[in-house]
Amino acid sequence: MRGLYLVTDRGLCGQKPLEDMILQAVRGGVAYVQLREKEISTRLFVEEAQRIKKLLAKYKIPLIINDRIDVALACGADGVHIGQEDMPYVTARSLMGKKAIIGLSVETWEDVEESQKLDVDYIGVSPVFATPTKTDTKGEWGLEGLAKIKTFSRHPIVAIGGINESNARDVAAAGADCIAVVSAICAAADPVVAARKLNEIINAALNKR
Ligand code: TZP
Ligand code: MG
Repeated sequence: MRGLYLVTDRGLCGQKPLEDMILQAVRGGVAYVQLREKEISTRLFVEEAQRIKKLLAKYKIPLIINDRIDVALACGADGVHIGQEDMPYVTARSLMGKKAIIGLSVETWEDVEESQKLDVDYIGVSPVFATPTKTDTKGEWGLEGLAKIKTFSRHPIVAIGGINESNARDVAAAGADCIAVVSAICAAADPVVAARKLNEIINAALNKR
């Protein structure tokens, strides 16, 4: 896992259809797309995921589904992202298979320690900074927390929460291998430009490490 990771939020896209926003983010250089749907029906989620899987396949961009192993299997997604209250990693792995990308959110130090025993493909350090996009969190890791996890963990690190153009460089310098954003791309007037800028910042910082 390396580079820029888009996590979708249809509510932040304004008038723009979700698929247009995703396509623009892809043009701007995102390396991974996670579909995150908390409100829509399973039926609509599956139909959307199938369409987006097709779209991303053209660009060879992996599609990761938030929380829902059933939706991931139904659309042939490349992976799933699970939280501490979702399906346990071992069960998710047995359903998704060896090749799937499986990411796990870590919200506490106990979560980080526990994740060392699991062959997850990345840990999602959540949240690095407080964010209005997700408020049911257990506090912020901050750059210090992120750096501590980087020195301890054997897993690639995806940082998420409150990351934008103003702090992406510091987040990558502190140890994130990959940076996940919601509002910085979904709510941008021009997602192509927003993704391109973030990508440049992250890659420059990663190349210096
Ligand atoms: N998980 C932890 S923070 C977060 C998620 C899904 C939301 C991040 O949103 P933003 O807009 O990039 O701060
Ligand atoms: Mg979850």
